[in-house]
Amino acid sequence: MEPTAPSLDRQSSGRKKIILDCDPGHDDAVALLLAHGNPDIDLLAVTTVVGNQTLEKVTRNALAVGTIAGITGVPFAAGCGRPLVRSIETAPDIHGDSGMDGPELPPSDIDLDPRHAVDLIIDTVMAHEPGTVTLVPTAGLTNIALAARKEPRIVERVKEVVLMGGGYHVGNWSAVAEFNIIIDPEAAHIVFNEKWPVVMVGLDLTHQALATPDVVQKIAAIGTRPTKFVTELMDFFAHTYKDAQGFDHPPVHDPCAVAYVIDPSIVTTRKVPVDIELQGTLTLGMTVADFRAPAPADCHTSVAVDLDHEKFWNLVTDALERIGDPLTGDARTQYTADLVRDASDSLTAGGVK
Ligand SMILES: [Ca+2]
Repeated sequence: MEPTAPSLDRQSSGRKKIILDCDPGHDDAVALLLAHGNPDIDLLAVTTVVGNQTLEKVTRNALAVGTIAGITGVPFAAGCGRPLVRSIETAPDIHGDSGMDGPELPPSDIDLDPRHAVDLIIDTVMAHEPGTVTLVPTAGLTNIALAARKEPRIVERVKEVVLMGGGYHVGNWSAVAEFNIIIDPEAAHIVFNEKWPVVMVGLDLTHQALATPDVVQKIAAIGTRPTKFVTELMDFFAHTYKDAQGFDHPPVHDPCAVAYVIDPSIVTTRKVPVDIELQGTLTLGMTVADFRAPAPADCHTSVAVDLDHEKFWNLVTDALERIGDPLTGDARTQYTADLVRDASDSLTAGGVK
């Protein structure tokens, strides 16, 4: 890395403490890399939940991303393997059979925390000063709902819940419902109705976070193992989003929630009441936002409206530059050898579209 390149400087005080609850997932992977690489984020824990794929697969994927990025000292814990009430619904059409198809996944030498994710979330929130920990769920809300039920004191203690999910004018898993909400609407109902501040970073916002060719080229040009991994993820994601949902470029949802925590000026929000539809025959899992003004004085929910596309992607590329080229250690040796052998071929022969 050049001497002038940004680095992973962990000295600064006042970093924003987050717990990332995820289901990697192509965009979850980018969210995790952004959280790890940004110097203003203090990543306290990574927890997983069934969603894009089974709990076993998304947990394996989270550990793989942690391995590639060289994450150490951050506990990873597996959580709920099924929604509160509903049957398991996964998204292989978008994320493939592994949940993170595209790149070769390395074996991981990160040991899972023995605690259930719900307990790790509770322990972490209770161990920090009130009002200092932000929950960033980028998956179904099963773990977060159960944590609020098991230890209600976390609701007052959490600074805010900044979640990727929902949408106030569009759905993606039904006409009006988004995947993370509809796969466990009862859990979403709990999370939106607890009185902690909730920022809904929904499809209205994340459909502005498109991985356009210039964005992917910029990431590829960094030329590290983690960026090769990201470009391979984006290549797969672009194809499935084109085939399954007709997008010219894939929306990279989950890092938008992390970006909002890093720099709220990147995302315009509006305070409106939001509730979750549990009864509708056509509208199950809809995030019903009430835009009648003025919002009630006790309104604790807001929705993300507009994204600064350039600032957002600059944050992501900056984080990737800071991560640099880790992936060291014995468990990573074979993967590293494969990557080095394949790197230039893949990048120049259509790995980046
Ligand atoms: Ca996700």
